[in-house]
Amino acid sequence: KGRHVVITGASGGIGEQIAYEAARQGAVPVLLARSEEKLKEASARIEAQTGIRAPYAPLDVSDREMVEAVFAKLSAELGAIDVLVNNAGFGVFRYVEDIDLDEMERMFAVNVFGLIACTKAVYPHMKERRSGHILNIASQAGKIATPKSSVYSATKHAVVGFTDSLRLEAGRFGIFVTAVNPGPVETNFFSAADESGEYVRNVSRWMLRPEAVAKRVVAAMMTPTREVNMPRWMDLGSRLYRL
Ligand code: NJP
Repeated sequence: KGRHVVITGASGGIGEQIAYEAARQGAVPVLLARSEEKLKEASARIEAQTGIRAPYAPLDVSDREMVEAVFAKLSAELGAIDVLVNNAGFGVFRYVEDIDLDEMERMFAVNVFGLIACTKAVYPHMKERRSGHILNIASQAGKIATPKSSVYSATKHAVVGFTDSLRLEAGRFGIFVTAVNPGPVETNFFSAADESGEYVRNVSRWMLRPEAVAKRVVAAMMTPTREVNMPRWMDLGSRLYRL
């Protein structure tokens, strides 16, 4: 109760639902994402539904200077960041021969390097206080292979690797580290990820609701767990697309 839970990518989708669910449990969610307009709307929705004021600030996690500045300001204003949820991320699903290398770099810049930069921005403070919890939204794509998701999947395998290694280091300082691995979730994610709509058609019946993911994430904040796994399909492999 009253804990400061900072969430990246909280202007919509899974991140907004995590913020809402955290507020419902009495925490103070702090919303970060690029679009100030969407953040303002999400914050107003949370406040109207829960009565809890949800501060927000614009942040592009791939902008290192901005990450440092925003987290320094938040630490000064809030006193302590108790929980960080590294949720900002996106995917573009393509066959390898169609991968655009700039798009590939952008996916790593946001999903991996942005997540590491945000982690480094809170870690020294958590270490000093000898408490804290970092939850990284990875994916089932960080555990199994599906076609057309090679780069996205590589970013999420990187997140899982970083998270597992960080957990071993952070335990010495009383900091919990959790990897969250959902299957496909019904959000705007697929408007960028799945141009053809084929993936969504194939997995629509296994799709999770972002509310369900958020509930599991917030439960993991209250009873720290190493991993939250929400697989919704057996390894469909190439059956996801007509290969
Ligand atoms: O996606 P979406 P999800 N800096 O598009 C923000 C993972 N995941 O909620 O910046 C800061 O609805 C963006 O806001 P804005 C997935 O990989 C998903 O599904 O204003 N923020 C928005 O708030 C990702 O890591 C599925 O445009 C940035 C949010 O991120 C996480 O879940 C399955 C940003 C994206 O909301 C949330 O995705 C799975 C940046 N550079 C894992 N770029 C799934 N949906 O199926 C974007 O296993 N954002």
